[in-house]
Amino acid sequence: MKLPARAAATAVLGLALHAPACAAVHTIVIEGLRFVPQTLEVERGDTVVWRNKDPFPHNARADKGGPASPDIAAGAAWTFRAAKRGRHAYLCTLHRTMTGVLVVK
Ligand SMILES: [Cu+2]
Repeated sequence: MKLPARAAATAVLGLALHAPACAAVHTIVIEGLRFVPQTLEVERGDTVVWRNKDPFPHNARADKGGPASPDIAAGAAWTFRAAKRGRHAYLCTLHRTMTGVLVVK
């Protein structure tokens, strides 16, 4: 079956417009030895970016299914796609008092 060109174009446009609304991007700022916000709730499939504004490295590591970043250099960022539902407690293994929670709905 061949769709009329206009219908096909509308379908493609519909997908393009739908995608950003379905998968949001959230940012967690790392600053002053803290994750801000400390708890973040996202939908499954969303993207979470940890942005390190401190002048030294940090990481964000959880158990299986949660974030497992490498060390994030000063001024750098790390992106994670939230694929597994649950409450993922994480910490910075370089500064173990730095903790956060990523809730994936
Ligand atoms: Cu740290």
